[in-house]
Amino acid sequence: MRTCDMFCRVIDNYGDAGVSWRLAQAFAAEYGWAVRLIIDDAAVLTAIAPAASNAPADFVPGRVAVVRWLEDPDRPFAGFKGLAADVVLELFSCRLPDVYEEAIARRTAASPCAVFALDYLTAEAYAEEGNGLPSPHPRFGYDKTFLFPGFSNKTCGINRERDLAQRLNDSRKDEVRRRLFAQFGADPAHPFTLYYFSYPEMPVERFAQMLAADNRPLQILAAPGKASERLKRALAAEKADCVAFVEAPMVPQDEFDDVLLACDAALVRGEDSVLRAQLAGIPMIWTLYPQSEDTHLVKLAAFARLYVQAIDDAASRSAWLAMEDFVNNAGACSDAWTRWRNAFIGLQKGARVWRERLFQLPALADSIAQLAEKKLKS
Ligand code: TRH
Repeated sequence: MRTCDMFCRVIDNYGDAGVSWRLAQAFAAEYGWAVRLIIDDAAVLTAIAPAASNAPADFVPGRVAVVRWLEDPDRPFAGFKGLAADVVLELFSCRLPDVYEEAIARRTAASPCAVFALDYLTAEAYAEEGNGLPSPHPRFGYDKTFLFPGFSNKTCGINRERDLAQRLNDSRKDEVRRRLFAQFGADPAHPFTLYYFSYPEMPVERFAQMLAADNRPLQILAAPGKASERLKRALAAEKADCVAFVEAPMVPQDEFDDVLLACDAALVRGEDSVLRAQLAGIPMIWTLYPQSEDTHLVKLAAFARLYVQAIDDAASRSAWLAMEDFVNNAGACSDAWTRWRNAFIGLQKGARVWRERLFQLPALADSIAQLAEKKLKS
């Protein structure tokens, strides 16, 4: 049985905790590892994973312990006994505590330890170039290996569980929709439901104008948050009669996939929710986490180059690109929504082709576990 320590600092929002929790669960459930997720803001984690509040506080085989990262240089977390786990993951450049690095150095003097630094998911070229590269620790000399999730076999792939294809099977759609929509007060018979989980930085008011200008019925299922509150207000101001606005609650992460499966399309954000919408096989609009110097637009362009290859008609491709330009770059296309919706059949076909491709990619937990075994046996 392997032990694994994963270190995570919550920079913003839910994504850091969400990606870490998902991966930790996969190590525990699929590999039987005893995992400790050492996290500085457990409240963010429990907002999307209520089960984390009943997690063990130390290693248990096949389970994820949740441990608060303390700002104490000698005692980075309760239960730290000066020993490094078999597998250590530094998530999203969070930087391991000094005393933990010393523990790795002591361990590696006697037996191997697999130390990884995991980055964000991206389609940019650096993911292929940097994946698997070692970096010797400047003081202790042990190797830390960089891991880049991404959209090719040269990266370590995507966060997806072994049973996911089964859970996201389209045959479950109707049953899931009936159950969840009844719970949320949404209409299960509505012809078109868009799940909405975005950032307030997107041009929300202009988006509301576009929705109001298109007279096809639309049901919005809105996740909690500032962007949804603004969209609700803006739609009311537009008197958008053909738009029904339903507020969805925050759901546990293991139910989030079903929410996406139940919807016809999704406008989602960040890293994890957008990937889950793709895995659910529904057309998606991606709002990226806004970054200084517009680096998120570079990230979008790299992804768009791949994603549009799955969409085979030119009108649908250009409708998707115009919508992405609008939501991420306040692009000027004032009929972006109407064009996107006109292209829906083509986008739907593309979403299914893309989903097939995603299921051919390596699963992140498998890539890391295999590499870890190699390192631990070397
Ligand atoms: O919350 P985010 O905006 O997180 C972001 C991104 O990860 C971004 O890449 C990162 O740089 C930044 O944080 C610091 O979006 P994301 O990635 O989609 O994460 C949301 C998580 O919340 C995801 O795991 C799904 C989960 N979730 C639920 O479990 N239930 C819900 O009801 C909702 C709305 C989300």
